[in-house]
Amino acid sequence: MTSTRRNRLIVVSNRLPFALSHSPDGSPSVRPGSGGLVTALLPVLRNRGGTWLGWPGTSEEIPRLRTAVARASRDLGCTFVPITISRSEYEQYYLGYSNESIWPLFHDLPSQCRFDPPYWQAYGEVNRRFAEQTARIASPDDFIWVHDYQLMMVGAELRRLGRFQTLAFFLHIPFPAPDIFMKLPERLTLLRGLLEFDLLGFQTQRDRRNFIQCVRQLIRGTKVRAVGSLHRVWLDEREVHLGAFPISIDYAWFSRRASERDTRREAAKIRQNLAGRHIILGVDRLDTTKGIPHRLEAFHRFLIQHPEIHGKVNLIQVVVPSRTGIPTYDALKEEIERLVGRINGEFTRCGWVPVHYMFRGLPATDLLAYYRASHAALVTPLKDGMNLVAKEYCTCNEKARGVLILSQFAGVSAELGRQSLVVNPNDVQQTADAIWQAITMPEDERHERMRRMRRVIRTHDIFWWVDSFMRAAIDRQLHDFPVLDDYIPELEDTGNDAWGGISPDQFGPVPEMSER
Ligand code: GDG
Repeated sequence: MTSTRRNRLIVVSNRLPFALSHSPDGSPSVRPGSGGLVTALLPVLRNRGGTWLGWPGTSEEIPRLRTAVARASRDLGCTFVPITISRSEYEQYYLGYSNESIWPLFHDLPSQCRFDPPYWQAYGEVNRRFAEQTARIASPDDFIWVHDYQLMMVGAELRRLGRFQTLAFFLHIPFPAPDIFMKLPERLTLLRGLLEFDLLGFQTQRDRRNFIQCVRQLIRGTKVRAVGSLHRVWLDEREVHLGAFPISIDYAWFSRRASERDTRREAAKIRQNLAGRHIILGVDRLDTTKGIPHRLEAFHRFLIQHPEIHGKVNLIQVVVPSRTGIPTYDALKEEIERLVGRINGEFTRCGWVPVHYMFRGLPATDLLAYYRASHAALVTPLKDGMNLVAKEYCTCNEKARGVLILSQFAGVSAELGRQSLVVNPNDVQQTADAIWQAITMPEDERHERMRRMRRVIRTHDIFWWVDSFMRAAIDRQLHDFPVLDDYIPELEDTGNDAWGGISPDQFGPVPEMSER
């Protein structure tokens, strides 16, 4: 093993941090798919021998796929390894097991689950392929960090292949309580699979507690003890560490971008167009877990109960398209649009339309301008691993006068719950009351609450998150991965095909689209 290959970080996630597709001339083109995770991990990977394995975002055979990925590797200074997924695997492993079985179950929506044996089989096969590709490139000193619910069996598959190095896993979505988890036909295999990792990271203490309870109920003879900030589980001579690591955002980037001239100009335009109104913002991916209909019901009730506020308040609801073509999601979209139509039909009058509804993803500047311009944000999912929109809203609220209305079932409420207005999203009246409380809250109180929330996010940003996870996993931090002066990413093909290329600057902390 050469010295340049020692102690690398190997990230394994369902998606590579960019998507490949055909440009009109047939050559592969790259769209950077960003997000805080990429922003935080790229510095650890870049020029330090790091490697990222994942699906490039298309199941089509792209001519010269490997060349395009090799170029992205060279431009970004780390090795990307594409893992191909066939159309039918995409349907069974991704749309099926990951998104029709695990996603709704882990979000406490068991009635929306479909458990289908071929789904589980495809999930196992794709996880095995991810593990085989990882084993092919990993050396024994490398630290392997697997992400999220699509890849929970990768640790078990790596052990089966004889890999005994440190393996860590982070779950971005919630982990359900035992009575929900027990509904999963493959519960024991999955739980045992997860326990093959050395460190399991969860978003909150609640998720970790749920996991421990499931282990206690399903696997007899397990010993669990809290040691410092981690819990240790002993089973079959193995010791597994469990921790809560609330994910965060690049605070410095968001606060800087929110105060740049173009964002301020856009925010001023929004305020001007809605002069004299309270602006309340909702930003969500189209998903049944986000509680958008409940929120619209609450806004409807609020308008009924407060006629004095008519003409002086607007709800701006952005819904980012996701999983289009899936019947549950199409039905959700119809329900949202029916509710928006009902509210606007009932209350609109000359010069005032209460709900401004957008069904599309916004460019980053517009999103930040809405964060900056809004007097309150409604972040009311029925269940959410963390919810980064809440953290982004507070960070962009430079003047610290906004109010955050937050679901008690969002992971972020563990950190920001004390300073926000916490609601049970199923309690329509409570949410309606919180809207009233937000718009009537004295300025001093709003300022104090927001200042405190911003401080929490500033001191616990995405870099803090990566550091604390890596300290727990391998007792190392971000800057412990030295830059390798002579590092050259492993290029599989350096042909001269023309393509757009990609630069590190294209990776902003705001995801272009948040497909899950
Ligand atoms: C999973 C877990 C956990 C949204 N609208 C636009 C846009 N966005 C960006 C936001 C934010 C991201 O999408 C959404 O992040 P969330 O955290 O809310 O949600 P998920 O995608 O479901 O993520 C979640 C997360 O993993 C991280 O661990 O917090 O609980 O479900 O960053 O900025 N970006 C742009 N335009 C939009 O209109 N550009």
